[in-house]
Amino acid sequence: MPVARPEPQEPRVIAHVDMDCFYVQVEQRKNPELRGLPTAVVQYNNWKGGGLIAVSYEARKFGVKRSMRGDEAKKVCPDIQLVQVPVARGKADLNSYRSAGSEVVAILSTKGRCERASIDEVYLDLTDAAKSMLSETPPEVLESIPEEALKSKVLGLNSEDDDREKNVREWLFRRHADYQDKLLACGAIIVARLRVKVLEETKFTCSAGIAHNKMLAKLASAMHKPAQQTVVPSSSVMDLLSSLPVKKMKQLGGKLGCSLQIDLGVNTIGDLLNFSEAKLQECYGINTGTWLWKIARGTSGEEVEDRLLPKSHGCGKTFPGPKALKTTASVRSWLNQLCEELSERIQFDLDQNKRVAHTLTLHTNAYKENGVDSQRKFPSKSCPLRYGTAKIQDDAMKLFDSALHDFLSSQNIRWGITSLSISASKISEIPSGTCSILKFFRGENSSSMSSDNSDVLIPESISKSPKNENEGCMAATQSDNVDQPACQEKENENHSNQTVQDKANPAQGIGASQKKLKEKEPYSILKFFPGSESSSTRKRAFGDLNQDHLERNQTEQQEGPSEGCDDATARSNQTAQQHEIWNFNVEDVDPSVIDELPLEIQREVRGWLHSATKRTNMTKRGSSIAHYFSPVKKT
Ligand code: DCP
Repeated sequence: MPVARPEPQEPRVIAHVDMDCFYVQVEQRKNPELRGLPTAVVQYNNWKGGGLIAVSYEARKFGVKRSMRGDEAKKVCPDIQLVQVPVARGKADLNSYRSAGSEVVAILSTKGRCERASIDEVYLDLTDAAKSMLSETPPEVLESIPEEALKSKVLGLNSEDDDREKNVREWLFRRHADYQDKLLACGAIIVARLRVKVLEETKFTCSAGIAHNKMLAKLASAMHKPAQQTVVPSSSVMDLLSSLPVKKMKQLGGKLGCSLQIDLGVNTIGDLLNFSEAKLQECYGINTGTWLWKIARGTSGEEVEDRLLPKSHGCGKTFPGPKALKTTASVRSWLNQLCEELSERIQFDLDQNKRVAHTLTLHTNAYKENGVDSQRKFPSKSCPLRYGTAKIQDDAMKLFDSALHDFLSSQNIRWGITSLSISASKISEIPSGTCSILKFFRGENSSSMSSDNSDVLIPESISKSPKNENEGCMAATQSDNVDQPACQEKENENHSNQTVQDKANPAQGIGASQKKLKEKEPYSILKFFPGSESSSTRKRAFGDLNQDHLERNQTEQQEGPSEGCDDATARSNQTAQQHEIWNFNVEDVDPSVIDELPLEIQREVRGWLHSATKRTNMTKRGSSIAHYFSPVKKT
């Protein structure tokens, strides 16, 4: 359910940029002969010419729509060029579209906070850029205004007559406009420049909406397509919303929108004005009620998030009609392929962006034969994500088995799977420096470590908690052509799934590792060591280690027994000697390496180094940090 966010006090300038018929443009760039021709991109399956997923504006003039099959499109537009989506592992391969989207994001993100909302759309917070422009080079002093800015559609401005461009120019230059409109005018110019740059550098056209909040910017970007931009001054907001069908509003396309229509007779956003905030809260709860009350007035406090990368990764495959999967073996085979792709993508994300996904979720659509219990849904299941293709495949299959068990509820009956989708979510960044320092722990590079030692590499406690997980699931599912949004029921499912995994893999399973990862202790470098689970262990380990290096040096220097040396310390020394990875003086520790560590760990290491240096100076002996990089001793 949508939730109202507090309104910022200052006016903002927000843009929503949406690529035009995106997959078609990507294919036209690959094959420029297609430019200007009616073109559509089709799903690879051959049933009735495949399903259209993107349609060029030339083809739309003939009535070609995304919902059509290729054969149908040919009937209404015989010259249409149908391009197959690239295929890998028996399913659509969207990599070329994803990286084309990233090219665009790289350009758009140069002017302000940028949120990648899906494979081909972006929100920008241009408030600061617009303010700077207004104070330094307001529109009226600019030598030239970009053509694209003059072609803007400004809502509420007479756009019918021949003087449209002149009117827009006047609107952009108005000296007596209020501050909010002046900022919007600057925003319009900034966006026009960005769109020109996108076209020059990527050959893609895009459309944009420029307004004071995300909701209005999103509505506006779709109003004049392709390759145009629409500006929403505050004075035009109520007009825009009064006749807007509720279903057109983001977050009202589903059940909530239906309820508004059926239960309250609200068909347009304007109709919402007939209800008090209290009434809306009574019907939909405090948060959603307030959100509805606010959107009816065109206000929305939702922030543009600083996020250039997707919030989740997902890949799916549908098996319509006779293609439904009916055996566990066939499900396993497809799941293996989907997991292989997912594993590659999260590994790439880890290597390139130092981001870690924490949750693996399986969504499935299924039916029981003879229509038995047809209302019962195949439950979605999640579990903590372990890196490495084989582990992901194993876990996905366990999720499937468990969900199938719930779905069948002891009925001995045939079933069919009509779609499978696997996603990796709850993605967070590894604090900078963690990857590089981890190299030293095992003498391996970060990517190979991450595949094999995910439980050690990715403790949850060192990762930033992810923001608002649910958004962005759409991006992953939509772009992968999976019917069911990846975010559905995820929260509810998490607990039960964990139990499933615990049962399925009790000793070294996900549940066990998750327990270890869920420690709520402050960051500690010892978390990287197997066996360093409790604060008492940690304390003892540090005490011992400090003793260890002294003891060891003393032993090495043959200066008699040291104080505080016990059996455990001796064993640890032995282990350290057996695993001699590092061995050098405290003074040799490069401070820049420590600077790379998370702050909490920096403090801990500096504390240790400080006392080690002190003791070293006292004893005038070399020191070793080898103990830190050898397996923690077993007491
Ligand atoms: N897409 C898809 N399956 C869908 C919807 C979209 O695979 N059901 C893909 C193809 C689109 C891309 O996502 O090119 C972006 O989707 P949009 O909804 O933004 O539509 P387009 O960019 O194709 O056209 P428009 O110019 O109307 O935005």
